[in-house]
Amino acid sequence: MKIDSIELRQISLPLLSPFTTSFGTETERDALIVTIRGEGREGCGECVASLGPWYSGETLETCRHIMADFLMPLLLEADLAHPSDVWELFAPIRGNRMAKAALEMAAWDWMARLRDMSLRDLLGGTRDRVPVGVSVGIQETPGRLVEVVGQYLDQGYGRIKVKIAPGHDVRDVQAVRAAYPDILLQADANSAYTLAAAPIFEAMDGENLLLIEQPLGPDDIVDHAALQRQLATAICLDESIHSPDDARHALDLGSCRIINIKPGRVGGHMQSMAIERLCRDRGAPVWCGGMLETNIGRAHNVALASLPGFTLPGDISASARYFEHDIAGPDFVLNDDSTLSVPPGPGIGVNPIPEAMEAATQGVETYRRHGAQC
Ligand code: NPQ
Ligand code: MG
Repeated sequence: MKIDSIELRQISLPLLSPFTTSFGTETERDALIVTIRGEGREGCGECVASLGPWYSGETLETCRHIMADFLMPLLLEADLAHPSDVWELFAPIRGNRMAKAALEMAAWDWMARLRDMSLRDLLGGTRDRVPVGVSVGIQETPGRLVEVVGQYLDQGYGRIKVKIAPGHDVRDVQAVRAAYPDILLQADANSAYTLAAAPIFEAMDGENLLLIEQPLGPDDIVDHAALQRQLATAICLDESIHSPDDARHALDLGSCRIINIKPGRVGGHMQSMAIERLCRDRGAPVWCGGMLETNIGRAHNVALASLPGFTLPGDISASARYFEHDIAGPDFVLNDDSTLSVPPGPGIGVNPIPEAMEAATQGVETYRRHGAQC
């Protein structure tokens, strides 16, 4: 199967409410939407990098560069039999997993549509609904945090994740736990601490958290192992896990007991499935993270989260959590059992809304295969 063209579209969408993490406050989401066209069909992916290198070293501009100058020439030359070939095709290029993921995932959507299948079925997903929660940004005060959490619980979310950072940690977690003694609750530090902060995590150890996510450095698995030995609560790694090897090393070292898989971070669906398989074989739960994606990235996450190893609720909230006018539809709506339904396809099961896409567009570039018509 041959690709005729690949479109890169930079978009910007205002968030319904600002989102504060240990690395800053986001008021809008900038992203690159990738569209692959060929054989009479098109498929979409979404690059989860942001304008600055805060969550990861990759940015939208490094991703655009790596895609346009290194990855697309390989993809536009290839005659693909199956989307599982794309990861191997990209092997000569090191790192840059967010750039690779955006293209690889667009290829999965495109090839699922060519076969008139849902992405879920092509990936081998086993569920029709995936359990989800909501990730709540840092608020001004613990009291305000309890209010915001209460609003999400009223909407039907069965699992809450609170963002933490120095000055917004033990008191915040204690306040939420005191107000809601029985909810599934977890905390995400986005690498805001060092091992010297171990007493802070020991102070949270009695709050019955599902997990503590990425407390220490983004590329650290040694100090995380030391911290995990001091805690009863499971550590979950996000930023530190780029690959199946990273996952194996972290589980071998005891750096974590749970892994957050974001296909956009680890290089796409093939790498995500390899991590899911490894963790399933070892009895380590995984869950699907989120990067404030549009409905395109969200649909990819939902399809992936239908695989059997994804036993914990994902950071994949309903569309209404994020934007007023998404660039693709239909919207994802929360079911009353705190799940999202996996679209029946074809492909990811959501499609661009041309007017909304146009309104959000900051710039478009199209790259064509030599010899392709038009
Ligand atoms: C996490 N996501 O699990 C991330 C952090 C995050 C939903 O908590 C722009 C760029 C926006 C990077 C939003 C959630 C982002 C971002 C959130 C990263 O760590
Ligand atoms: Mg995280």
